[in-house]
Amino acid sequence: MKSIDNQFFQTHLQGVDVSLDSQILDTYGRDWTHLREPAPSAVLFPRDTDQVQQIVHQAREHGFAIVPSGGRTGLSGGAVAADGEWVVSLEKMRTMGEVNITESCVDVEAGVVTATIQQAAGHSGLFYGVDFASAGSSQIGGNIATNAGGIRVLRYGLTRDQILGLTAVTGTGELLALNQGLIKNATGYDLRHLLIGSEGTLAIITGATLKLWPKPPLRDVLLLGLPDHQAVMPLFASASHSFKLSAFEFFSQACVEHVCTHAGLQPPLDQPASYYALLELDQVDEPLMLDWFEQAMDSGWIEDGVISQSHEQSQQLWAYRERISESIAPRKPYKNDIAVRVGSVPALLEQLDELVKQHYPDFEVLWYGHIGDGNLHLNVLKPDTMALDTFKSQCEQVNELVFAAVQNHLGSISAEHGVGLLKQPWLNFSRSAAEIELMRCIKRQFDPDGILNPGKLLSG
Ligand code: S2G
Ligand code: ZN
Repeated sequence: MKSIDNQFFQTHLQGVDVSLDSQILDTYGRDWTHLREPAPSAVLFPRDTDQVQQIVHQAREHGFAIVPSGGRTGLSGGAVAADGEWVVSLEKMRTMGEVNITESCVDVEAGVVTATIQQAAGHSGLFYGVDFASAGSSQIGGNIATNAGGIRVLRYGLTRDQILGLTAVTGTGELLALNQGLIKNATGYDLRHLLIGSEGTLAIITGATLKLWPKPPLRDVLLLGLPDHQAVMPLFASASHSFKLSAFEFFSQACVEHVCTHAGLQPPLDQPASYYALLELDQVDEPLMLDWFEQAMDSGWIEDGVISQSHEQSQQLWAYRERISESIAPRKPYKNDIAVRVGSVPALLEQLDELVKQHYPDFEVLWYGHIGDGNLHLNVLKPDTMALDTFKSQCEQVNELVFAAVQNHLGSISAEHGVGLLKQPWLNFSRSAAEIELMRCIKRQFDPDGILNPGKLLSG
């Protein structure tokens, strides 16, 4: 690894905040995975796009790789810096414009925290459509780079669907200002959508114009106990035709037990259920809701359930779903984040349930996810007595089978967490050789020296 010192930065990047402090290097060189020991050579904190361009020029000239860094809440190793790279943190680029009521949009720099955008939209009587458990620490630049999904994709789409304009600096230091906030723009390839979800491998995202939505109506939250996972799809079909859903989440009893233990909560229903569905929907008249509830019970899709009576209770019900991830984090779960078309979910669930029982007999396996989007999170918890490396390699051996099942359904081996380092060896289960070659050609155009997040998404 090339050494570098403060003198270098004072000479070549005057005015740019840089840290070589070992604690800072360690903190900014990792994300929420435990994949590699962080080992960047420096952490740089540009304050504007011009400084980002200078950094790219200097990295190119002196042969350093760059790892763009947002909130570092990623789950696929996309923000890990373990080979002497320069981490370029956008956290000091966090200006946000006035909310534009006329156009229902807002201009933000990449370092603005997601929750700050949600609050600003709310104060203006509007709504930012993407939400997930890490919104309090994730940054919009990282959300865009990974096309973050979250809990209301069903109603508002992915981060991709919120981007009206995008500014970014390519691997040659070129500043791109894409789409400029336009709703309509039929002038050729939409490069904005190439950069969204490119995991920092094509350009460093520096800012965006975000679409905002009308303030949502009052909503009900239902937490329903299911007898088995076979009930989940007929329940979803009935609910999506009876209500205006904004979320349809799914999780197993094991998830509820971990959340109740971790957060000190009482179980949500009088009796435990094998699985749960959490629905969020635009409020309907009580008779209609009770009628649907009764019909769902008579159909055998649900055994029991609770309907929120207040906003506070809605939040309490959401906690059983939103706090799963934090509750199991200490068990260093091996995460699979897969997606198939919604209609294929039952068959995939069936296949994977069998596969898991056969190949993970001694591991605790948790199912949860966004059924409405066809997205399942299969989390395998590390046994306390097993070394992390041993556990990871045992799980990876089963990956081929899991991803083959996903491939059979023409699904995705990474629904929303990205490929990063973690999923890279299995990219071919979801992308053809021709697609991967085209992605490499695009990478060569945007980053000819291969300095942007090398080793992520596409192998070296
Ligand atoms: C979720 C969050 C990260 C994880 O809870 O929907 O995307 O897999 C996840 O724990
Ligand atoms: Zn998720």
